[in-house]
Amino acid sequence: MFWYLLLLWGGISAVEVQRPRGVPLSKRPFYEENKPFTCLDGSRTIPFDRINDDYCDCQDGSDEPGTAACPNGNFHCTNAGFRPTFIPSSHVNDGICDCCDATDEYNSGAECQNTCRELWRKEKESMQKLAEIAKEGFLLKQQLIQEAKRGLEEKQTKLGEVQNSKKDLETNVEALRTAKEAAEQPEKEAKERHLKELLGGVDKVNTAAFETIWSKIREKYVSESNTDGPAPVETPQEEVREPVSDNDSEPYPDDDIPEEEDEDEDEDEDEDMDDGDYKKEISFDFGPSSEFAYLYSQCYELTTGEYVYRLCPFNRVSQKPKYGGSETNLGTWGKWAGPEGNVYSVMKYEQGTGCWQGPNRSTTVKLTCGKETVVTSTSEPSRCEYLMEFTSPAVCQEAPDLEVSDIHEEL
Ligand SMILES: [Ca+2]
Ligand SMILES: [Ca+2]
Repeated sequence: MFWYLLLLWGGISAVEVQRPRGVPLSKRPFYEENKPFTCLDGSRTIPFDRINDDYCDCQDGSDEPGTAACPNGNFHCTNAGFRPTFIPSSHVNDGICDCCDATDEYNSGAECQNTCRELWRKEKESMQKLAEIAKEGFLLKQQLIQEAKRGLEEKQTKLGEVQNSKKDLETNVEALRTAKEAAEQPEKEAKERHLKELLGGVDKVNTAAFETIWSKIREKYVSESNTDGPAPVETPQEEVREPVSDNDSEPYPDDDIPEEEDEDEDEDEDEDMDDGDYKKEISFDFGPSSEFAYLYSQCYELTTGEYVYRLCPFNRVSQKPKYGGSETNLGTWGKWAGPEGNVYSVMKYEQGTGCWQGPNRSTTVKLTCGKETVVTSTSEPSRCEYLMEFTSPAVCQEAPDLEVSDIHEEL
């Protein structure tokens, strides 16, 4: 904005200096009164009175800056009170008011008002509005930065906690498994011993014989394990305790180990996020002060006549027909892609759904300063390449301390 103010300043400070009509101040030295004039391209020299005589003498049109005689001439509007500008000299006296100071219609009868002051007032207003937005946006940005700082610290801490508790859980599971195995060892041996006793050393039995023996084994085993005090199966550690078995269906309650392991893993996954999620979030480039962190895991939509566009920053962009139909991926998060010195003004989303016989869809998101976080427009400037405009306080820069009103007061 700064250069723009300078321009305005330059234009406003220009004081009317005597010079042929349509000549900008910068070129005045070439038009010395009552001295022969050399066309600015050096092609020929003509008497001074052939300047603005409504006949084109110079190929570059420089002898007719104030008339429409040369097809390639330029007329300079001084536009005192506003911004000086050039118009094609064919617009001179064409009946249409082009310069805000009305100087282009000096001989056409067109009634042009000098609107330069009014234009300046309007421009000043809109510049002040922009400056206010920038100011408020910049304040919001400071809050975003604070929040991001706290958020990221929290996530770092949580990541540490999750990693630690995961380690603890693994250690616990390992310890429990060892304890369980140790506790089961005598039981296992006892079972084998009983089995041998009951089978009486018989290695091979037929099915009928086995079933008879089996019912005995079961009765005996169950009654022993229920009454025998020292039976090690019943250790008081609850993680190791067998789930209460109804004795009629399960001959050997020995299928439990994998189930218990599953339970341990479930507990681990029940955490809100696992360490992978935290690591992923922390690894993103959320800007120099993490001011863009608040956009993470959010989505912003814009509905146009036909489509609903959806921008999920640092994730993906998509397009869905408004009246039903499947969603098209317009690109997944790629990188910051602004120009040097302003890298965080453009986001690039790449590798979306492929176009028929064309490239993969991609989206460029242009960010501008705004108090609100909104997708303001979408377009497809070239095939399968989408452009999205997005406002956010995170882009707002501290406004330069140039008071627009001060400049104006000095006029
Ligand atoms: Ca001439
Ligand atoms: Ca005109």
